[in-house]
Amino acid sequence: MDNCVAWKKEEKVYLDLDLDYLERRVGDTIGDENVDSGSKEEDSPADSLDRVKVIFLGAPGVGKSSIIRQFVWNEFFEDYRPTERRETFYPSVVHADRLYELKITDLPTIPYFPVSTHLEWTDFRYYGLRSATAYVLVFDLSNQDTFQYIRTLREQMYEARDMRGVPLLVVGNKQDKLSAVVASGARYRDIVNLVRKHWRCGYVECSARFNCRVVQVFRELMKSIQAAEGTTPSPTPTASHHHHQQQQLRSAHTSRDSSDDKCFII
Ligand SMILES: Nc1nc2c(ncn2[C@@H]2O[C@H](COP(=O)(O)OP(=O)(O)OP(=O)(O)O)[C@@H](O)[C@H]2O)c(=O)[nH]1
Ligand SMILES: [Mg+2]
Repeated sequence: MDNCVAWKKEEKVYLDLDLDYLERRVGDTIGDENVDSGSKEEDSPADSLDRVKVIFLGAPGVGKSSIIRQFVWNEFFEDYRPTERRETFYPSVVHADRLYELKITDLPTIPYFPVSTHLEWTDFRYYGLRSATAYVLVFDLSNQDTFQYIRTLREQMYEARDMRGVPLLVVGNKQDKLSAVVASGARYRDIVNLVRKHWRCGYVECSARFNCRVVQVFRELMKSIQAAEGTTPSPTPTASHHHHQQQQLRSAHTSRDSSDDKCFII
């Protein structure tokens, strides 16, 4: 376990993609007044594309929004502003020479994971909970009670949908607040053991506050998404799709302006 405070700020390469064909959702996720209205999910052309849908879940205050905002916008707020409505982020990521267009959904804490489409419709309409490509489950390393929330949620997810080929990544956030005493304790060891050995899923410790290993969170996420692509039937890229990707990749390497559609090479 490394100490995040001592770490130097992670380097992240971000360039801009030529995504003119997309409807820009400028400011969609910044400032409260611009937050996604939570209205009908399929309104945006950006959603109709083959986006990789990632949902962040976890107990209140563990730092879900902070991790996402640190990655997408390089910003961090000390004050706690609970997420009140669904917020969506649309970064593009190049990982292992492949371009992925993500749709990251940040939600107000959900009391449970809907076990049926009926419950999803009545209680969590347009959250896309049951149809996500991948989930990131966040807990707070300095408040290990928050792990129980994701433990229960994970059980509910496995009851609710076929999780084979659905990547799950566990993130222990606020690593800067993890004391040596806690880190050498049995409870901490049990959590890491459970996640790594029994759940057999990716596990990253990070600090959104210090932007420490936040990129690693997304790198691990992309790795598990890539691995899952090999196990689930996904549409084989057509020649024109491949050509389009190549063009986007080229453009990602050449274009640098201040547009909001960032492309992260991780
Ligand atoms: N020390 C420390 N504080 C953090 C870190 N990440 C987030 N915080 C703080 O924790 C509080 C909650 O962060 P949020 O990102 O709003 O948490 P959240 O999980 O989105 O919370 P909800 O939207 O209510 O579910 C804020 O005051 C953040 O400044 C971290 O890595 N270290
Ligand atoms: Mg939040």
